[in-house]
Amino acid sequence: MKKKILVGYPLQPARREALSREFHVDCPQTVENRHEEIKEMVGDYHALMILGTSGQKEVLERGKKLEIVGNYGVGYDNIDIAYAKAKGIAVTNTPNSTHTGTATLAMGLILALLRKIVSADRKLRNNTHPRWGSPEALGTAPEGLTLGIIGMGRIGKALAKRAGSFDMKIQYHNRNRLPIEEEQKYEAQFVTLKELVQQSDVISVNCPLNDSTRGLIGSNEFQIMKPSTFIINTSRGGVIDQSSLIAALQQNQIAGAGLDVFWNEPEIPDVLKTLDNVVLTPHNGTGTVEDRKAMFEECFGNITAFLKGEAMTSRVV
Ligand code: 8YV
Repeated sequence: MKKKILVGYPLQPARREALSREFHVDCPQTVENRHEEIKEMVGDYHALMILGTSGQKEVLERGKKLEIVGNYGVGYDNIDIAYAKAKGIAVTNTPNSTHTGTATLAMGLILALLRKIVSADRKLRNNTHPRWGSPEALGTAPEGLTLGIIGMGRIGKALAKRAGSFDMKIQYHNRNRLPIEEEQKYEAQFVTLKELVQQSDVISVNCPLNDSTRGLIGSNEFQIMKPSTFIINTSRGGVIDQSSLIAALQQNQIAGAGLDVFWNEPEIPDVLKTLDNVVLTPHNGTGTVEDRKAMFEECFGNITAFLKGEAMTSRVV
């Protein structure tokens, strides 16, 4: 008897075919209603592969036969880890295939803001761009600016590497300080969160969302940032307090924001769309053909290994 896998998103035919050689594979019928469908279906499956949703207790408790949840992504704030652990359900994620793409997008947002790439494009399209050389058309050179990275895991390190090639100075804050050899490798200096927030010209949020990082950046932090600071978030919307960020942008407490993640995705507050110093992307850190393929392979590699009793590359619990 083949084990049964429920995949939380429509699968490309080739991938479905590959999986079907070893497992019985099903997907929800719709993308919009997939969470409800998964909840209805999960009782019959040994493995669940999910993206960004459907790992809550209300789903897991219906998974009477569930042995493993494979998260198609590195961040697993969508999964009730404590409940999974208590029930003996394994959880895996994809840290090996998500860091380069997310770091590249963060670097892209930094450059887009510093060099006003997106706002110039918008102005050119509606013929409102100032003449060549006007002071307001000029951006800021990245060289010599201080980049403060909050969360120096794989994504933070990959960003440090990229920013280093633009001669940015790197400082970071992390739950645990890195070993000295790693700090030397990334030319990164450990600072307190307060120092990072006060001193950085660009702040990039790269930590996971959990109880200790929810609302980590709020009005107190925005108040001590320099008015020339840009903030980038490619992690999870909840790490930055939404109303404080909007207020800081509206009151020119900071220079701008590059946001790939939001508080209640896929919703994006309308006010953010009206601000010229904000660059928005649709939770697209891993939005390349190559990254999504690697994530698929990592996620299914883990599920397959688990169901066959083999070692997995990344197990959360
Ligand atoms: C995914 C991500 O696209 O890896 C993550 O944590 O945010 C993205 O790579 C997202 O998780 C979709 O499930």
